[in-house]
Amino acid sequence: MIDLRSDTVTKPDEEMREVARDAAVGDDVYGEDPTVNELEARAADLVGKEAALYVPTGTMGNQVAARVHTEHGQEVLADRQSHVVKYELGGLAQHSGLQVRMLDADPNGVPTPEQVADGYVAEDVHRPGTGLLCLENTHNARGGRAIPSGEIAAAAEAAHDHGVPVHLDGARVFNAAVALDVPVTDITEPVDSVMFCLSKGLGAPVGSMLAGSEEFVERARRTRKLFGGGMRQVGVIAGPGLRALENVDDLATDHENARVLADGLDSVAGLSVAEPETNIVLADVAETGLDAAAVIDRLRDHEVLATQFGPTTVRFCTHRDVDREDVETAVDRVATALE
Ligand code: TLP
Repeated sequence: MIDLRSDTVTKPDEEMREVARDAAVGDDVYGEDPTVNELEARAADLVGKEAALYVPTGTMGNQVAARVHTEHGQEVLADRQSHVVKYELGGLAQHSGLQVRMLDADPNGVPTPEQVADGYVAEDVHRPGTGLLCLENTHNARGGRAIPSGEIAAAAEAAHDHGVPVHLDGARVFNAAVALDVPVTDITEPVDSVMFCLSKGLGAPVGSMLAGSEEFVERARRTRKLFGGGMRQVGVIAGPGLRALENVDDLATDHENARVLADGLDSVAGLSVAEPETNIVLADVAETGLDAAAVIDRLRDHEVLATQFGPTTVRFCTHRDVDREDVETAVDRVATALE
């Protein structure tokens, strides 16, 4: 089976398993896990923030950030296609009493400064006020778009002009930095907080980081506890997370493999595939006469796994557990499956 559903499916390699076994541990709720402390310091440093917090999932990182930045009942500005809007179970409303004002941030998924300014609402007797702008880079549902740092900065500046903080869902922000060939701090500098995942292309079995100011992270630590995410001897998973941070440069290989995959898929009759910017490939399957679910079923029968990302959109994602040969084999199998 060639599993292209997500870059979350990677399995920890031997080295990570050894790191897990040997990691120094302590009770992290008391701040006593040395491996977690090292990971948090290293993560903060990498993205140029004062502090960072280890969280079990990217979703928790985003949700904790939203809760810390806002007051109950406020509005959040976010792209209609963003992960916080589409794939987090309406958590902004459920956890923090927030209402989302969705923006059509075409085509990249980052709103223009004008969209931010138009979307902003000042608090008054009728209106709740805007409490947060949430951005995403790379942008998953828009095909792994790597958003240039200038666009992030412009949107953030428009929010800051109104006193609105900015959170970046940077689940795959290192993919963006590698694709754009810029230091990741160019992308993270303009935002107040950033979440990034260790458990996606970087290959850790679990974990994400939430970074920001000392004060933000102190509040986030309490909110993580409130959400049930206060963990104990988690050096055993933080160790592989630290090891995963050494894998950033390998993401370029995933991006190359995604281009090969996209090229191959685009030549399959009935598929229309745009050139990917990172490791995510979206295929429009409408011309096959099948919907995405039917295509995915056929692919599974031919030992290729992919994910539905719309009625006629199928997502394929490259990662460190598939190589060039796997990708070429996958293209052949897709062609056979759709004959
Ligand atoms: N994305 C998953 C699915 O939820 C769609 C995937 O397979 O891509 N932000 C972004 C941009 C994400 O893509 C994801 C996961 C998250 C946040 C949440 O991370 P986790 O799964 O760790 O909660």
